[in-house]
Amino acid sequence: TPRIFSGIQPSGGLTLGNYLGAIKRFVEKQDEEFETIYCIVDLHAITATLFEPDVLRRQTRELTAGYIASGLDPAKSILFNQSQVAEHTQLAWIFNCIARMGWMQRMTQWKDKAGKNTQNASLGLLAYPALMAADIMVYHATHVPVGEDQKQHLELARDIATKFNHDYGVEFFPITEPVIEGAATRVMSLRDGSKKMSKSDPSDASRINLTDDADAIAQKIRKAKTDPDALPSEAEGLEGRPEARNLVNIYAALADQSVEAVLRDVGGKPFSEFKPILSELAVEKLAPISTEMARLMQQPDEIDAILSKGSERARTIAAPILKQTYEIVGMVS
Ligand code: AQP
Repeated sequence: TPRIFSGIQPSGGLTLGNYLGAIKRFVEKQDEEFETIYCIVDLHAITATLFEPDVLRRQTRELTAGYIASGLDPAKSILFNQSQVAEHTQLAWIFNCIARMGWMQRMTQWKDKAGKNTQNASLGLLAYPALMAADIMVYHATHVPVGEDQKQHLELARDIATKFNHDYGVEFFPITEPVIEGAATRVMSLRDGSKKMSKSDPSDASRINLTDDADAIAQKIRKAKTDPDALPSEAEGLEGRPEARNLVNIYAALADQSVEAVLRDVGGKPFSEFKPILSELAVEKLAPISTEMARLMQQPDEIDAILSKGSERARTIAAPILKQTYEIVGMVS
């Protein structure tokens, strides 16, 4: 069976971007013909900033609660945190020796996050995509659902796998397919249609958090930046209108409709009429998730038990693949 792997960093609270671009689609995939493995990539989370240990622990549990509250079933999917399965970092070391410095330095996320003073960025931030390649390859995953922003990292993962196979003359690691689909592969900031919605944006008004209550969601949508024109009735009319496009994409993704179908209904309406309709849909879809997350967060021991059970299951797949990798490379065991 085809095998899916994907992960999210516990680097802050979940946003609507993470939900629509990632989690919602992870949940859909678990009911298709895939074996599904979903990870809380805590080792990735410390590459850009270190957290207070209690904060990182809370964020990890909250992300786990977010996955489950969104419909991820730990009985159907393997759900675990990266640091409990040491094979990820063991394979990442091999990949650090396969990947070239030039490849890493070309990554736009590295350039964005390291900023001008690269001398001061962590070595982990530069190596991030090699660990991500290991996350995928240690399961021989064939498909990786992600948002648009991760496309470049996935291409690098393919390059690393290809170079490994070539250098050792084997056909060992699969050439993984990115799965980037749906209306909301890139949800933009509510304050600036040219920036992606991000958990680390300093402005809370730029994003909808999965923990926001109905009032906060409605207020953020009411204040979202727009242009003065009414909505078009066809998708071409969204050209050059990034904020309008973003709100329509969000509506389409939440409603499981195409952008064309949404515009057939709301085309011609001014934002003053569309925003309340969007708020109502967002609250209807997101409020049950935030309520369930809050309930699950009352039971941290259960969350931890789910993660350790998931980690054991993950290890049964990862350990033999790492062992074979070591044999290919020539490590004596
Ligand atoms: N705005 C977005 N629209 C669509 N998909 C998104 N994803 C993130 N933001 C959007 C997808 O969510 C998954 C997990 O992302 P991540 O937590 O590993 O890191 P990120 O992409 O760096 O997300 P953030 O929210 O922007 O975190 P920070 O601020 O810490 O960098 C991925 O599949 C991603 O594509």
